[in-house]
Order: sequence, then structure tokens, then C-alpha cells
Amino acid sequence: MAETNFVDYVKIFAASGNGGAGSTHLHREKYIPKGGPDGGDGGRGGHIILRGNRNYWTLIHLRYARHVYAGHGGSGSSSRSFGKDGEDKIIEVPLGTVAYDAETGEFLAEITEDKQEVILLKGGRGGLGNWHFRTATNQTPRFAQPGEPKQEKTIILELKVLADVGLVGFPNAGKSTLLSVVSAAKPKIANYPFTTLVPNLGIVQYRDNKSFAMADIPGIIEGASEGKGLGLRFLRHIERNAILLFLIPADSKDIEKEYQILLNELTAFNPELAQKKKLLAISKSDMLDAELMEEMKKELPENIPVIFISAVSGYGIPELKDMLWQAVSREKENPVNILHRPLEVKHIQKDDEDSEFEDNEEGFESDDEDDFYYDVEE
Ligand SMILES: Nc1nc2c(ncn2[C@@H]2O[C@H](COP(=O)(O)OP(=O)(O)OP(=O)(O)O)[C@@H](O)[C@H]2O)c(=O)[nH]1
Ligand SMILES: [Mg+2]
Repeated sequence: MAETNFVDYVKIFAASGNGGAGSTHLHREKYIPKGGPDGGDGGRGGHIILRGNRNYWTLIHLRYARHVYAGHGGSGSSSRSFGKDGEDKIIEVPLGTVAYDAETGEFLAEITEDKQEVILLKGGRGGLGNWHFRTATNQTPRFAQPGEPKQEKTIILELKVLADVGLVGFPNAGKSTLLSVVSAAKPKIANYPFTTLVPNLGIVQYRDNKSFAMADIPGIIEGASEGKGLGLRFLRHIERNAILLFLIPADSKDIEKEYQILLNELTAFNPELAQKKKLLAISKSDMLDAELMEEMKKELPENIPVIFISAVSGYGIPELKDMLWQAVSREKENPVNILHRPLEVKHIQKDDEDSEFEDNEEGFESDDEDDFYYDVEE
């Protein structure tokens, strides 16, 4: 997928529909001079609904949908006719999408399953018609309820890529190369930092038709949690990975120190990340001989399972898959749930950031549908 097509943040102004007014109609008919009240109820205003769709993998289809309005409920009318309900507006999103209130940063909802629906903004209830209000003392009520007003809100949708395993490492550690070897994904690989600018997802096939998803996340550097390098933008994708696989190359000068720097950046971003299950792979081990490997084993970080691998020679790759599969299965039985924190103000992007895009109230359209689908290349 082209880098510009990876959209993981959109801000949308949304409004549900007003409820329709109840009717105050009084029945009139030839020979029935006082027919009494027969005003029907107003219809419900349309809801704004968020729905999971596993075929989407970014929010790019919403990039132009700056405004989303649901329909208003129709008014009630004579002969106790109900007003029509307003049309609901459904916003389809990829799994892993989180909605926040753009003004307060408050967490509103998360979508993790296909076809899961959440009402973000409720349509107003329709008002009751005068027919409901007739009493012994007032046979001809000339009043009815107005419809309930709509709700409106600016909403931020953020995507946190849902993967079983997330790759965490400095730029150039060999993350994309590993993904390309264990899955059918074809991320860009090169011998310079920040080759990967957006997360890539691959499906790792394991024995007996089992599989798990692995995400290659852009490289992290010291200070990423304060915005250095590609910064905060991609750290949030790590939050939704079940297992974190740290990758540090065999030619690193101090593996223990590099591991600590990476860990610090993650926990500075979100302290709860410390609780995630972690594994460490020493990548590019084809550059080591047996003797050197033994030497290095004495100085590895403690409290984390370590494995030597080489994506180039294939060394340690089957064992790595075993370790990951076991960790993923165990994690699924007993998941560590990261709580939803409000969106911090520093994470809220400014409005003008993608001002090159014009408002388009029609919303939802785009020129190239194919870009939106997340392709599981097998
Ligand atoms: N010798 C050796 N080189 C490797 C291995 N894996 C990756 N490399 C090389 O390391 C360089 C960086 O690899 P990438 O996979 O692009 O690294 P990355 O971690 O994705 O880097 P960014 O996307 O920039 O964060 C490339 O030149 C790869 O060919 C390996 O197992 N052995
Ligand atoms: Mg890369």
C-alpha cells in the first residue's frame, strides 16, 4: 500500500437527526363535527453509527467525509399517522478504530469486531401527537410534543492496528526484512533508517493451517515519545498488539542499553505497555560466529526471552515462530487489556494539517476503492 494511503487519523463533524414533531391535528369530517384529536407522533431522528468492517484497513475513505449528518424524523400528521424515522448514517471503519470527543479527548467507543455497531450520537426521539394528551377534562388538546433535538459533536477517529505481534526496534534493525521472510507481505527494505513510514501487516502461516498477524511498525528512536523521528504517530499502534517482539541487530554495541531505550520510549508513551508480553530477537545473527554468540549470551538483558535469528540465512526463524505462536496463544487465553485513556491534547492534531483536502459534504466517496482494502497476500 502506498504510504500516502495510510490514514490512521480523521476528524469528523457529526450530527444525528432531530426527532419529528408530534401533530396537533383535530379530526374533521362531514357529519362528524367534533372528531377529536388525531395528531400522530413524530419520527425518530437518524443515529450516527460506527460499524466495523474487516475489509477496511485504513481510514482513508473518511478523509473527505468532514461532515456526516443523519436524517431528521418526519412530523406526525392527521389520522394518527407516524412521521418517518430519519435515516441513520453509518460510518464504516477498520477493526481497531477508536473514537474520541475532539474537544475533550474523552474516549467514546472502540470497534474491534466485524459488523460491530456502536451508536455514537443518538437521533432525537419523535414528539407525541396530541392524541396522547386527551383527558376527561381536555377532549381537544391543541398541543403536542416537539421532537427531541439532535446531538452534534466533532469526533476523532484513530486507528490502532490490531495485530498479534508488533515489531519494535530502531530504524534499520531488520523489522521489514523479518516480516517479508515470515509472511507474504512485501514491505520496502533498504539499508537506511526510516525506510518504513507506515505500519505493514503480514499474516504468518504456522503449522496445521494456524496463523497470526504481525505488524511491522516504523522505527523508534530515543525521544520518540516526545515526537522525535516519526514520533508519537506510530507508537499508538503498539498499544493494540498482543505481543511485542523487540528486534536488536547483532552488530549493536550494547544490546542491553538499546533494549532499555526502546522500553523507555514505550512506557513514556503509555506506562501500561510495560505489562505487555515481550520477546527479544537478536537480528542479523548471520554476522556472528558460534564463539561470538556465546560471548554475547553472557550480556543479554534479563527478564525477557531472547533468541538469535537471521532473516537472511533463516537461522532461528522456525524457533522464533514457535515462540511467537506459544506466546500469542497464551496471551489470547489471558489477555492484558490496556485501558482506554482519554486522548491527550498533545495527541490531537491541528485542523490545518491536511488542509489541502477540500470539504466534501457528500462524504464517503473516493476515486480508488481498491486502496482501502487490506490485502492478505497468501
Ligand atoms: N546481514 C543481514 N542483514 C539484514 C538482515 N535483515 C535485514 N538486514 C539488512 O538490514 C537493513 C535494514 O533492513 P530493514 O528490514 O529495512 O530494516 P527496518 O528495521 O525495517 O528499518 P526501518 O524501516 O528503517 O525502520 C537492510 O539493508 C537489510 O538487508 C539479516 O538477517 N542479516
Ligand atoms: Mg522497515
